[in-house]
Amino acid sequence: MKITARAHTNIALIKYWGKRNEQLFLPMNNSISITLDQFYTTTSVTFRDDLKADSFILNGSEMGGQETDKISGFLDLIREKARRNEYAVIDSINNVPTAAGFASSASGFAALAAAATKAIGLNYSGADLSRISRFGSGSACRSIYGGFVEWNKGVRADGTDSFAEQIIDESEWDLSILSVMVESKPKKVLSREGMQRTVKTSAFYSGWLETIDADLNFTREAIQERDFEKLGTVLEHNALKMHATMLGANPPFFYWTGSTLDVMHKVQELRDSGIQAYFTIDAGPNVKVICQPEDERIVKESMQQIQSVRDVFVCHPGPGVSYIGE
Ligand code: 2P0
Repeated sequence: MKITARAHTNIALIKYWGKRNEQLFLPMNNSISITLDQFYTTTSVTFRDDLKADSFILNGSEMGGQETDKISGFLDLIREKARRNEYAVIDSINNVPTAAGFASSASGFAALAAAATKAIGLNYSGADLSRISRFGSGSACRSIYGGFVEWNKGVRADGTDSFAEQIIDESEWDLSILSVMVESKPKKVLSREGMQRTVKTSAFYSGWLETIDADLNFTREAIQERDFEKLGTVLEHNALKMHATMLGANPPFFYWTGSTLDVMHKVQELRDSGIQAYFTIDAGPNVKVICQPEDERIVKESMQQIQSVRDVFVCHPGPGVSYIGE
């Protein structure tokens, strides 16, 4: 049976940066994210007993060995859980423009997990789905839910208590998330490798871990109180601390360009002029600016005025995973 699922990408307010177990995708700390309405992946999966290997089609093109191996490795886990051995056709459409600076791995693996588990006959939802999505990409486990989401790192060695939960849904607090694209080249340090190097070598990683619980508490409170200034202050601080851990790694690395700094300065200028806007940055040079919907237009225009900014995409909190055609 062919099953189609859709999942949206997410942006972390409190970052996942470092694993305590690489094989099980267990993070060092909890993270909190917003699922985004505009960017998503739609994936169909059909298991068939006449196939000799998995076939992965992305945006209409058959993918080669490297891409397919990653998907097959993830499907092996699902085949093992279902005690089945058929191969699958995976047909995926990414509505996450690479140009928007979002990794498609979160929405991609969340959609794949939802479609594949159902297609193989596993009755997974909620925590089960979040837990298995983690094995594709850690941040995928947050994309199972809409709105504001927390990934609990868990304490068990086997990872059974490491999955995401919703804090509030997408209808409960509207915010504007602007993805500000700057000129850039492909990144030299992939996030998986970057977080590994940071955990192993950074002089500042202990500081990151020592202050994370305070950031998480502050963020949960800000969300419950719908206190935007409180949320913005902590999310910007948390992003800067994550980037500081990279500067303290050996060898050190960083993702910012001059244009990244231009955007950061502009956000601070906006705040000085009384407009509440805050930035966060992931493992790349692009900046996400978060503001309240009433300030969206002026913040967007300010970003477009920066010479090195190529494009600005606007998102709002979006839904969790869903099945299409049911
Ligand atoms: C996050 N990032 O919380 C952080 C902030 C990047 C910076 O999650 O190795 O692609 O597949 O678990 O999920 C990117 O890491 O890494 C990420 P893996 P993933 O959004």
